[in-house]
Amino acid sequence: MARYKIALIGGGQIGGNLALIAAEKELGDIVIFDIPKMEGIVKGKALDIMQLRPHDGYDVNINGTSDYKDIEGSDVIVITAGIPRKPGMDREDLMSINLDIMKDVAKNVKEYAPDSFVIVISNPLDAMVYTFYKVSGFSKNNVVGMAGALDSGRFRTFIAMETGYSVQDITCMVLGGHGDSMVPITRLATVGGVPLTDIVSAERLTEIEDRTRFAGGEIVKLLGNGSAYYAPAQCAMEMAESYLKDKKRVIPCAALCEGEFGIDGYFIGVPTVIGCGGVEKILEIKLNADERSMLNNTLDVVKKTVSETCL
Ligand code: A3D
Repeated sequence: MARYKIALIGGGQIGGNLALIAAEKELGDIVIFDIPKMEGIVKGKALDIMQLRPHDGYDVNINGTSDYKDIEGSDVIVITAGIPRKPGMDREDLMSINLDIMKDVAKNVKEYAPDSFVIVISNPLDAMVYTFYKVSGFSKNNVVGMAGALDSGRFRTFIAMETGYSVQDITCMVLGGHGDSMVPITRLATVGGVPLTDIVSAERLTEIEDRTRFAGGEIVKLLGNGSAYYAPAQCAMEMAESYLKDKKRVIPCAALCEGEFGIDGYFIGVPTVIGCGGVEKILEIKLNADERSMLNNTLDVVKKTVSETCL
């Protein structure tokens, strides 16, 4: 069987790490695409990762390009094209710049890789994934936004830091929009099956939920120039891997809801099953009154951001 082909649209901080992780997982041949003025940089990154192969032993090819023709026939596309947040900017501030970029990317992906599974990472995430979907005309199964995986991973990290228990045994999900209105479903979080609410005090849990909501901003502030890139890349590659290997992992992702959770016509973070059919299913859970009210609130935020795309 021929190798899969993975195209990364945007070869910046996340793009470079996506290439490295995809290569290390031996998911397929990799193309890193960026605008012409970045061509040297993506070619350099590609060559650098190629030269890591003898040490890690993975047999995939990595190329950098600024020619969309090179993404032709890709199985998976991961989009990070755009600008990241700078201190003082919220995700919505990025809207006007990244909207034009996403429209251009969507047209080209439609032309050169019409059957691909597309994972959007560019912010503001909920609006960018919606824009890609609308402009490309792709099926809803083939378009998904990476956010909930990262937000849930951040929540798990903070719980592990709090309890000292293995992060591997901590399960939880964070739903809703990718912004400060996200909804950690703490009630259902467990540590090795033991309810988290039996282990950590309600007061501390509230603080941890808040830290999770602002975790992206915490990193933006620390870095001083740009946003998180290691964990976002890993999360997107887990989603790509689940698609390519038909793993059917259940991952919180921004998927198009058509009635699920009472939401219609919006991409928002919900538990999704990712397999060879792309987003194969959204798993619904019964929310309590508080969670429902938080989900309604985050949906309002998503609707407002999406309305700014004027699509
Ligand atoms: P950065 O290192 O600036 O990389 C973005 C790349 O996009 C740059 O190399 C640009 O040259 C390139 N680019 C710009 N315009 C185009 C275009 N028209 N076509 C192709 N490439 C283009 O940013 P980054 O990698 O740190 O972040 C990328 C995006 O991800 C930003 O929008 C971030 O806000 C977003 N992000 C999202 C999350 C989520 O959890 C959703 C987390 C972290 C970052």
